[in-house]
Formats: sequence, structure tokens, C-alpha cells
Amino acid sequence: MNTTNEFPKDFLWGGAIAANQVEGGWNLGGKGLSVADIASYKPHVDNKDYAAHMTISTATIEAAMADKTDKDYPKRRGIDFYHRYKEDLALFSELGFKTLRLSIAWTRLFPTGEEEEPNEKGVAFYRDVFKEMQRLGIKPIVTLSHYEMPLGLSLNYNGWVDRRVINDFVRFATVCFDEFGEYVEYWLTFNEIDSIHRHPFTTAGIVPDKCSPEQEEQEIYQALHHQFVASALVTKIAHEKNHNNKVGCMLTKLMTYPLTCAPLDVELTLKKNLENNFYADVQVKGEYPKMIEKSLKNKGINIKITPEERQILKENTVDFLSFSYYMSMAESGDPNAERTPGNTVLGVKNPYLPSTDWGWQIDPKGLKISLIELYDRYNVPMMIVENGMGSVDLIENGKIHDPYRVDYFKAHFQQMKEAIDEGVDLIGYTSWAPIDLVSAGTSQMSKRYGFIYVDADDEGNGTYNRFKKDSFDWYQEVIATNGASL
Ligand code: BGP
Repeated sequence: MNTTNEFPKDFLWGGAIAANQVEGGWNLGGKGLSVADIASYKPHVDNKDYAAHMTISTATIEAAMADKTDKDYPKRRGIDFYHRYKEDLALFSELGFKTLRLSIAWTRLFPTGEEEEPNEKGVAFYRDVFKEMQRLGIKPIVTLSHYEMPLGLSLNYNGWVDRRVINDFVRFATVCFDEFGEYVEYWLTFNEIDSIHRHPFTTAGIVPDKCSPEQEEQEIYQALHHQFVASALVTKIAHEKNHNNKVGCMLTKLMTYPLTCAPLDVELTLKKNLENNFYADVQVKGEYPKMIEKSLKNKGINIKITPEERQILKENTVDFLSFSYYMSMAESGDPNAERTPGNTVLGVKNPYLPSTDWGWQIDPKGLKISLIELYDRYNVPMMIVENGMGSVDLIENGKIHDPYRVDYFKAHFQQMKEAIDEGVDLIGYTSWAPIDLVSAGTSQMSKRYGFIYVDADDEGNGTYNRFKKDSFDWYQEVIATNGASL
């Protein structure tokens, strides 16, 4: 057993961002509107996590489309990565990044999603980004779809509910492999594919009022199935284009504990964890788990799956598994068990764990447990592609003291190291997010994750200048020593 803190040689240390949360330039270079561009932020409204999508309707979409400003739409502004990417990549390089996970905005390449040929300016933008990364020795991990589906496909097809969208995605992904293949080896198909249940619009372009309430569950599962098939098809194409391409799936790891050892709590927890693993089961093992199929049938949900599609899933499994990990939660048979905002929207509050300012319960040990559980179940290389802590940071004279962030990461890294020492094949880690960006769930800027502070507020005021937080030096040292400094 390796007794030093050093991580495996060639461990991919880095950070993760998504186009719609950083780029801005929402209407530049021929870019079309994506579902992210209509996510609004209204100050003083209780804009809690996962609430935003619930207010989406055909009417709010139409109002957002008529508004040509970015005033109420922070994701249209991002952090201006579109213009400042060289400066940001230089900072990531100074951190010592071996890798950067980023996404390609589908609408920069295909503004409505249905064009036959890609938008050249969009292609040129990403080529420039990848060239700069290559110059700096930072390997990209590219997410093909990170909550930024073309709004046109959402409006015209109700997003992934319509199987024709598979072809649009395959065309987009093929262009990405052709145009950027010389720079990219690691690809992820869908960010947090399981989140279709929590925010169907953001994840899959499903407009709630286009489905009847009785049909909604059915439509969501059908849309998910189309994403599974699309993921398998592009995995096939990636492998055919270049045998060095490695494609991964991406799961929100929602580690759940029984609140007590009452057998009912244990049973409910087991079921929750089986449901959470279902998405990786299909993509890593290549088939729907039998018990999931049965439970869907029991709920009256009948996904249309052709024999050809089953074969596509079976023959084109992913090369590695990636996941996001922010928190864990508990489950209980007691309907009065405490549920509070934050992660506990998804479960019950765990009395043993502290929470972030946004109520997400901090649980480093849960990361180790997740790694062991997932590796034992799937036996493929793994990457943690999101992990971090949203907090309110204060800047004074250009300095940001964030010891809480260091504590958070340190505790998680130690648990990762223990899992590796116990045999887990963990090949990379990208923090969410190395630089402050617009929150996916709340559209806030003030929910800050970075080692780098961005001078912008929730309304978009500020210079957008970048400042290194104290945690910047700390992460730099961790990477430079490959974990030995922990
Ligand atoms: C994940 C998303 C990210 C990211 C992160 C933090 O679910 O993949 O895009 O934003 O969560 O969430 P939030 O931004 O809501 O704090």
C-alpha cells in the first residue's frame, strides 16, 4: 500500500466548467439561443435550487425570446469567457492543470439544431480554445451536452421527447469529432443524464406545458431513452473515428444513507440507490436493469424500445464512468422526517453532516463510499468531474480568504486517496468550478465555487476582472506535489 499522499502518476488534476455558465457572447459569432439563455434571475425572489425550471412555460419562453438584452438572463453574460478565455486558460495553467473539462455549446455550431452544416465561426472559436489549451499542455475533457440544448429543438420537438432529435445530436457530435478530434481524447456525452427528472427543461428541452400531467413521466422516460441511444451512437462514432477516443457517461452521484437501521429505511434507501445507478447501468453495462424495467411497468410507464436500439446500447458501452459529487442525503420511511432546501430536496436531512450556505450537506466520506460502490459495480476507470462548494466569498483589497474552501477540498481529496489505496481506479478529478461562474440551478453569480474570483454580481455589475483567492495557491501546491502536500 502506498503510504505517501501521492496520487497515481499521470493523475488528471484539473477543473470543470460549462459553456453556458462561462462563455457569455450569447448572440455573437452566429450563436443561436439555447435553453440556458432563457434562464432568468430575478433578485429578491426565492430562486432556490431546482426551482427555476418549474417556472418555465411556453409563455416565459416567448417573453425571454422577445427580450434581446441580457439584463435578467445571467447565463447570456456568463463570465465573458468568450472574450477572456486566454486569460482564464493562463490562470488554469498557472494552477498546474493537467486537464480542463469544458463543454461545446451546441448552438454555436448549430444555432437552431437543425442546420445541415455547422456555423464556421463557432467551429473557429473552439479550435482557438483547444489550440491554446494544447499550447499550455492542458488536456480537454469535452462534454457534448451540458444543459445547453438548442431552444429551437425544444420548441419544435419538445426536445428529446422526439426521437428525431437523436439525428440532430449525432450530426453535432460528428462535427465535434471531425473538427476537434486532433485536440481531444476524452469525451462525455450528457452531463448528469439522470437530472432529466429534476429539471426536464434544462436537461432535455421538455416544456412542461407541452405534456399533459398524466403523460409527463412517460415522456420524460422516453426522452431519456432517446438520450441513451444517442449517447451509444456517438460513442460508436467516436470509436470508429479514432480508436484513441475515450467516451464516458456522466452521473449525478446521489449517495443516500438510511436515516436509521429500521428495515424500511434500509429498503427505501436501497431502492433510491438502485434508481440512481440505473443511468450508469445502461451506459456502462449496455442494458436496462430488469428490476428497473419491472418497476417502470408497475408504474404504467412503457418506454418504446426497439430490438435494434437494445443492440446499439449493448454494443456501444462507454470506456469510463464519470460523476459529479457534491453531497449525500438520507432516506426515511417517516413522512415527517426533516427535509430542508438544498440536497435534502432530494432526500432527508442527515443529522451528522454540516451544510453549505445553500443547504447542501458536506460529506467527504460519502465520496469515498461512492467511489468504492461504483468501482465495485462497474469495474471501469473513473473520473470525478464535478465536486466543490458554493459559498458567499468576500473580497477586500483584491484579497479573498476562503479557508472553508480549502477545508472542503482537502477532506474530499483525502477520501479519494484512501479509495485509490484500497484499489479504486480513479484517473482524474476536475473541481467544480475552478473559476466563479453563473450557477446552473439559481442563475446567481454570488454562489461562488472558484479558486479564482470574478468581479461580477448577480445583476451583472462589475469589472469582470479576475482575482486569485487564497485557495488558488493551495490547489496549485496540491497539483504540483501530486497530492503529497495534503
Ligand atoms: C451540477 C451541474 C453544473 C453545476 C453544479 C453546481 O448539477 O452539472 O452545471 O452548476 O451542479 O450547481 P449550481 O450551479 O446550481 O450550484
